[in-house]
Amino acid sequence: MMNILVLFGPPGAGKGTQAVKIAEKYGWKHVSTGDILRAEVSQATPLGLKVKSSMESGQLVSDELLIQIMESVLLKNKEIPGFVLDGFPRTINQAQELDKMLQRLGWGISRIISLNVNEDELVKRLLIRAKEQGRKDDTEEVIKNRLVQYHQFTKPLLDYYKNHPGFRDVIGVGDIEGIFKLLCKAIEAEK
Ligand code: B4P
Repeated sequence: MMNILVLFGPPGAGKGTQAVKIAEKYGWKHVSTGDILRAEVSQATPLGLKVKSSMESGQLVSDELLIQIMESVLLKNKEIPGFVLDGFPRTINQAQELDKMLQRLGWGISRIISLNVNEDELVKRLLIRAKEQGRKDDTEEVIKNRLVQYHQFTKPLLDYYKNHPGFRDVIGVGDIEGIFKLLCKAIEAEK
């Protein structure tokens, strides 16, 4: 059976941080749409040039592009035992298209884990990352915009997924190892 884990949460919740650890422990492929898009921007590919300004201003990139990217990643990695989806889906439309893609492949979502972190902590983390990594979308103004986008387009996905048998909530505040243990417990729990 193919394992498909959707790691869900606001910007800065630690999806990327935890997705790397989960992928390593279970031998699954980590798919971060943010990392994929940032690589395209830094290599100035035609796709990168298209998405640069949306990303730098904290807007979501178009559903159409993201759906194409995700489909191609899934199709190229059919032999892998599982995927950790980090940052996708981020809109209801993306979630509906993901369901269709998985259905075509004979797969389905096995777990959806929502990482819960309060807004003050999110802003604090992203401002620290701004100092450490200088990401263009980690300025105070852009962070505010990313949170607005999250509330408007991504948070409604909680209603879309909350009745799924694989849905779990995990608290994302605390030390990274402690949160990782809670996530593994949620992944391994009976449905
Ligand atoms: P992402 O790269 O997905 O950015 P993110 O939401 O900020 O990251 P994440 O939640 O993974 O936080 P992280 O672990 O790094 O997206 C960037 C942009 O790409 C979007 O704004 C959008 O433009 C575009 N995009 C991506 N996917 C898209 C889609 N599907 N549709 C449309 N557009 C899309 O953690 C943040 C920081 O906190 C790190 O510095 C980390 O070290 C720290 N941290 C983590 N856990 C911690 C803990 N427990 N305690 C303290 N600090 C912690």
